[in-house]
Amino acid sequence: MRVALVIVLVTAPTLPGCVIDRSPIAAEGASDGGADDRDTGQDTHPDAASADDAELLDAFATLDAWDEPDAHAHGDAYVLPDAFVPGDAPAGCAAESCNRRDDDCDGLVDESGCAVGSEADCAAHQLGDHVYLVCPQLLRWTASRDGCAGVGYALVTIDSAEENTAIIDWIPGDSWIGLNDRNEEDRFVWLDGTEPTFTSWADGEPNNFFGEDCTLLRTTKEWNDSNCDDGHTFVCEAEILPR
Ligand SMILES: [Ca+2]
Ligand SMILES: [Ca+2]
Ligand SMILES: [Ca+2]
Ligand SMILES: [Ca+2]
Repeated sequence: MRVALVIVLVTAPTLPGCVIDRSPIAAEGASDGGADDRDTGQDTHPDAASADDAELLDAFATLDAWDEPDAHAHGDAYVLPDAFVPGDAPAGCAAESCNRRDDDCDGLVDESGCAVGSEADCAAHQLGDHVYLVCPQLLRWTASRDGCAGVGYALVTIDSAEENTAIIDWIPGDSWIGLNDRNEEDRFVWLDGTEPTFTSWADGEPNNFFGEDCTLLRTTKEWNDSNCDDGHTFVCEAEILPR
């Protein structure tokens, strides 16, 4: 059959009155020097030597365009599907979100920020197995407490001089911590009701000046009971959760 086809293709132009078939397979033959499939005679390596090859190349280019993922070309965040994770990154990594977990597997928890209010402007820091949010909004103590709780954290509890010193390096100014004597005057407790095992009161504090019941961590490392209705930056804390 192949022999017969070749004969037809070679002799057809010389036959009087014969209409040449210019469909892709018949026209390719061996005329353009491209490699032909031995069984079908179809050109398997089209080049630009003929108009038909050019059409095929256009078709392949279109297929390539469809096959190529283009998310990076547009600068969009590209979330890898679970089935494809490059390099040594553990499977299942995702975009970082505010959830006390290291979603994107880079060793940092909630580093994309947490929103207390409308923007993710509370900056995350880590100490041991805890993560802290330093929030720049100036809020009343109760609003600070509720803001932390709203993102799964709690207004910070400070248990040691090391923790106190670490937080000082992060805060932009005097900031609310969880300690308060709102329920019983001069009995200061953390949010979980426990009394402090470590304190860093400034000289003369707490003094309950005009009824102060909430505690500020000063940038000098010292604590001061202050008016709960004043607006201050604040610090949230939470245990890091496993991925
Ligand atoms: Ca992370
Ligand atoms: Ca996270
Ligand atoms: Ca008080
Ligand atoms: Ca005071």
